[in-house]
Amino acid sequence: MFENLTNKFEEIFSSLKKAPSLDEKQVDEGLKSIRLALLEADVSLDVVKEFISRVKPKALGQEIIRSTSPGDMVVKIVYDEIVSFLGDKNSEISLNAVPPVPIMLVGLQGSGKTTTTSKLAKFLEKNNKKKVMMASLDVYRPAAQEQLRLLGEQNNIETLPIIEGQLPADICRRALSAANLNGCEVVLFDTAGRTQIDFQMMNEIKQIETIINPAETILVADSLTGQVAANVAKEFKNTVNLSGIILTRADGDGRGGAALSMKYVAEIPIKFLGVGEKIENFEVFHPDRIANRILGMGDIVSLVEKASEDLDQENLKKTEEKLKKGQFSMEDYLSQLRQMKKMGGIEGIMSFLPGVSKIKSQMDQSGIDEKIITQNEAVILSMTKQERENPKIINGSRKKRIANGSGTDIATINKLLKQFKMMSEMMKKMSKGNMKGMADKGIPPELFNQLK
Ligand SMILES: Nc1nc2c(ncn2[C@@H]2O[C@H](COP(=O)(O)OP(=O)(O)OP(=O)(O)O)[C@@H](O)[C@H]2O)c(=O)[nH]1
Ligand SMILES: [Mg+2]
Repeated sequence: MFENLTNKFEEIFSSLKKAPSLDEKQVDEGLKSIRLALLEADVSLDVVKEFISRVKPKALGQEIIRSTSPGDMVVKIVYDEIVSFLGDKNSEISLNAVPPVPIMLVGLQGSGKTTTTSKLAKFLEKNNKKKVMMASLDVYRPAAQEQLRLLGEQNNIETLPIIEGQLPADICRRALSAANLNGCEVVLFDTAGRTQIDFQMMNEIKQIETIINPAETILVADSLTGQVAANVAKEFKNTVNLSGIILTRADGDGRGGAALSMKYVAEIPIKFLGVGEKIENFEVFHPDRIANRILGMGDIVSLVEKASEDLDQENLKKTEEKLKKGQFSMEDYLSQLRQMKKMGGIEGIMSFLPGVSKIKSQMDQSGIDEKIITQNEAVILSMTKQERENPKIINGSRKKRIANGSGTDIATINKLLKQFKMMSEMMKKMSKGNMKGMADKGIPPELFNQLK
């Protein structure tokens, strides 16, 4: 996510940081590069101008130029401004209304409204402990209502039963009373999209707004459309009482123009990011953490949160105990691989780490990818329990059997065993608090060669 911008900032900052002192000309050049990087990221021109005009006087301040680490201070100034352009603080969904609390999702066709409706429903059930009902008001696209019903069924979220031929206004009223009857505390309304903003659509959502009186009206916008997304938000805001944005497809957006332009252009806070097609690919939008990611400083807080959400805590404790005693087994390795897969694989985890571009390019060059995780899983599953506990007993004939069982070859088994050995050694070091330097220097070469 936003990796193009991250790469640019890392380049710019590394040359600024290298300089023992900075003069005005160097700061000016740095700012020019930042301006270019933002424009390439499809940040709106007005935003870029404002951004530079806020950073410039601060970065050119004499106390900065004369300080002992001027580069770091410029980074800090840029970081603060990025946070401020992203939105200062995270904005929660307001459920301050008499239940069932109506929330309406609007947006252009294909922006991800229906998918996002189910993501948000799941989120509110899990995090806010609310019982949610979803209702589709898309009576135009064939099977649109069925799409939402199916998402509900697959993910165990209640949906309003479909009545063919019913008009949006009537569906709204029926949904509110059904939610009331079923004890649902929140009703999410998924609306129909149009290819572009037109009178008919605006008229319809305005009518829906009047009927349901939503506590939140959320625009679902495609992050890939860059600054256009911010302009779309501005237009929607002219018609309805827009209260928040959910940016979808942030997973595929290397640039970040939509996120950086939104608050300034449309003055509406981004509340969540859609980061994939699956229901769990949904993140609360924390401006400070996103700024860290954009500037290549990593987002350890989110990674830890994600880990504690996805990981089986009990299991984790056990592994930790074992690690301390140096008893890391193949079984533990397997459960780590699975957890890694759950968290979006190597790529998913990497996007949160500082210095990612360095490790990531190492990975890209060597072709380490998700396939390896799956292959290793198959190999470990072909081992007996004893072999997993104590891989040292795996001799030639056992290797052959495991290779056959997993559809691989002896070389693959040897590689995994070697990898495992390196891993358990590294784990031991890490558990003694020896991780220092890994982020800056990348993966140690001896381990990296084993991973290849
Ligand atoms: N990669 C990625 N794909 C997404 C994301 N959100 C939605 N999609 C995909 O985008 C496509 C369109 O999503 P929908 O939810 O049907 O979009 P919609 O706005 O309801 O579309 P209409 O009802 O036709 O206007 C689907 O294939 C989704 O899986 C996201 O955050 N990341
Ligand atoms: Mg839809």
